[in-house]
Amino acid sequence: MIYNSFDDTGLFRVLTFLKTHNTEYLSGQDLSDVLRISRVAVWKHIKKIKLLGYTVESKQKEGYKLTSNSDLLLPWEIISGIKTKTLGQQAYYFESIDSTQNQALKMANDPKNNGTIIIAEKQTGGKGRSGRKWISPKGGIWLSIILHPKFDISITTLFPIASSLALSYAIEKICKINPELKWPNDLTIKGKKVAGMLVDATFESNRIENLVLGVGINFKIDIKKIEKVLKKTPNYYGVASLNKDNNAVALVQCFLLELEKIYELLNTKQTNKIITEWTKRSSTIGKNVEIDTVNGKMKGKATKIDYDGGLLIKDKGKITKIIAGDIIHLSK
Ligand code: BT5
Repeated sequence: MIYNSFDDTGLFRVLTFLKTHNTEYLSGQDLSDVLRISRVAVWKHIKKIKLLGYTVESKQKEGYKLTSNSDLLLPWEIISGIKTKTLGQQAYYFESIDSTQNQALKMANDPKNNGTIIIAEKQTGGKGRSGRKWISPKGGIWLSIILHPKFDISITTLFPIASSLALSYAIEKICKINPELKWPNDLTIKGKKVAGMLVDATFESNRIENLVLGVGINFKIDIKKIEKVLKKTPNYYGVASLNKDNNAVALVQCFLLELEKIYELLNTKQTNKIITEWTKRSSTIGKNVEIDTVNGKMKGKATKIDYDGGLLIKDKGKITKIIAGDIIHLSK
C-alpha cells in the first residue's frame, strides 16, 4: 500500500476528524454524515487506521475515539508540524518497496519533487554503495530525499559527509546519543554501524541536475538477526541500533530540518563549519586506516578531510587524497 501527504483520501479525512475530536466518542453515523461517506466506508477506514498502528477505542452505541497515535512514519505525520521550508514538505510512504532510492530516482527530475521524501516500512532490495546490499527490515527508518541543489559540482563529494553530520545532530537531539562519524558517511555507536548513506547524482553539462540521498537508520531492529545475515558481506563491521523509546517521526523531522540548514551552508559556500563539526565527531581522523580504493589497498594515518570531503592519508611523509573508498580503522 502507498500513502502520500497530499491526497485527501477518505482514510485521511476519517483520521483527521478523529484526531480533532479525540476527547469524545464519534458515532459511525455522525462520521458518515459529516464526511459524506457511507457507514461501510467509515468502518473500513477505521479498520485500516487501526492496522496502521493508531489506537481507536470503540464503544457500543457511542462510537469511536482515537486514543493514541501510530509509531509509523506515515506521510501526514511527517509533514504535520515540520519546520522545514522545502525538505519533506511532500512525502510518500510505502508499506513495502524494493528500494526507496529506486523510487526517488524515477521521480527526481520533476521540479515539483524538489525536497520530496520517499519512506518505506521495509525494503526488499535495499541498496548500499557500489552495488552492495542494505538489509532493511520493519523497524528501521529507510528513506530517500530528492534535491535540486544550487551548490557547485566541485563539492558534490562533501554532500554525503554533510548529510551524515546532519543526521548525527538529529540523533544527538532526539535520542540523546552521540554517534561517531566514520569516513565517508557512516554513523556508528561503539564502532558498529547504526546508519549509512548513499548518494546518486545526475549531472547536466557542468552542473548538478539532481541528487537523491538515501538514508538507512537502524532505529529499532534486531541486531543479532541482521548480523547473522551480514557477517560475510563487503564492508561489514557490526550493526548497532538506536533501540530506545524514541519517536521516529520526531527524529525524521529533526533530521530534515538539520539537513536543510546544512544544505543551505553548502549552497552559500560556508563549508568550513561542516568540516570542523564533522571532524569533531569523527572516529576516523587520527587513526591508522586501511583503504580499499578502485586502485587497490593502501595504509596510512588519516590526518583530515579536505574542502571537498576527500580524506587525506599520510604514509611515510607522503600525503594521498582519497575521494571515494571503504576504510577499515586499524589502531590509533
Ligand atoms: C551504505 O552502503 O551504508 C548505504 C546505505 C543506504 C541505505 C538507504 S535505506 C534508504 C535508501 N534506499 C536504499 O535502497 N538504500 C538507501 P555501504 O557503505 O556500501 O554499506 C553496505 C554494507 O553495510 C553491506 O555490505 C553490509 O556489510 C552492511 N549493512 C547492510 N545492511 C546493514 C544494516 N541494516 N546495518 C548495518 N550494516 C548494514
